[in-house]
Amino acid sequence: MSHRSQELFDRARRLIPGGVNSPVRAFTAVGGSPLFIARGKGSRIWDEDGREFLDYVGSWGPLILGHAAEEVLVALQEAMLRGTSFGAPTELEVELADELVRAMPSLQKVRMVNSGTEATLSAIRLARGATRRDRIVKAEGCYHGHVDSLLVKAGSGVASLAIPGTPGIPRELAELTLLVPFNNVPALERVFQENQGSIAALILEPVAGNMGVVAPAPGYLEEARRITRKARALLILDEVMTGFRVAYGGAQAVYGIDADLTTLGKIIGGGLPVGAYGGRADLMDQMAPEGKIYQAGTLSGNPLAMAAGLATLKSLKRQNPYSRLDSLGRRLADGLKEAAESAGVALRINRVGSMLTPFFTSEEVTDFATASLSDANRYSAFFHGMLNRGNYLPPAQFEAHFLSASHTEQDVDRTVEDARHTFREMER
Ligand code: HOZ
Repeated sequence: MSHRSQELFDRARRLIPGGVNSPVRAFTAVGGSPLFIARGKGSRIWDEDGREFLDYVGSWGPLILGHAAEEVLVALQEAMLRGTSFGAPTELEVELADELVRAMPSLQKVRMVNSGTEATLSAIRLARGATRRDRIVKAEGCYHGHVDSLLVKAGSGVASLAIPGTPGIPRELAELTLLVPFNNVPALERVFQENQGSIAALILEPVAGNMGVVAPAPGYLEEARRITRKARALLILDEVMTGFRVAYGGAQAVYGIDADLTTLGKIIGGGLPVGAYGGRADLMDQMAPEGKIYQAGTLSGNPLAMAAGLATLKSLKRQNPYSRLDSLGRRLADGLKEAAESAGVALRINRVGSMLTPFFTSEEVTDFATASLSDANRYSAFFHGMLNRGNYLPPAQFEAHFLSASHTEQDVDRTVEDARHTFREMER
């Protein structure tokens, strides 16, 4: 059926490890072979065999405007004609920095990098350098990119492929990462109590998206802020996924929390490779060349990436799609819930705005342990049933489904109908 995708995958596997440049897209967690995508427009993508799909991956979050958004393409074209990279300061990077700082009150200064991984890596280095402490606290099932210190009990592909600890990370380094269950305040109190004076930072996805979507319990982020402040440790909010997604000002705006440092990526690059980290000026000024903590990058602040990011943020400001995205998200979640119930399928849906995850369990999902109760085989059956009906969902349980401003109520209703058939098929 996917003749050309299969051919390309066979060729890719001879040249690229696993045939992919990022593990989750290989479909390993759900079985089968990945689709090779030829093009996208709005809420839809087409594979190399010409089949059309409603897309709920959105390049894993960046494409909040949908595929090939006109304003992004125009901005890219204009920037491209002026040159693709200078390795020198440009006006565009100042403009994007200005926009980020205006959007998030806790961001006084910000630096551009090339990916979310680079952003969290740099934020961790800054936290360690500024506090002169080495330990980092992270939550089980949260994923902050493939940074050595942060791949311990991580979500996303590490969880989906059941790789508990990655070879290649020195044990001595992994031991500096302390784990707590997400949404558990007593565990947080305990870890800070037991490691007084040695924790540099707590890093959290304010809304977890990489164990599937898990919202923070009421008061959890406030407590995290209080506990870190008391311990003179930094609070790093990883808003790579939630920044400009759950609200223009990110989860910090939704939950009213000020981070010391924030990491960004995905949407701020408008579909091009971008990350950023920022926060209190007294911390950011410790980065070279102002301070002594080193971090650099040939393509950091790349003009094409800055142009795509700026165009995306401008469009988001102009359209303000957030309440519509929330209604679309609710429509999809309610529809899936009702369709599952009527087919007798046990399903929990976690949703924050336009990001959601269906979990095949009857238990409430509040952390990685409860997310792991979801029946992975049922997710795979659901994934393939939906794919066969023209819906491209994340090919792994521990990921978020994303809606874009290009999705319509008709798109969502069609997906719900497809889910209704898929659930019935699964119960047969
Ligand atoms: N790990 C990212 C998703 N949470 C990216 C996956 C990919 O691009 O394959």
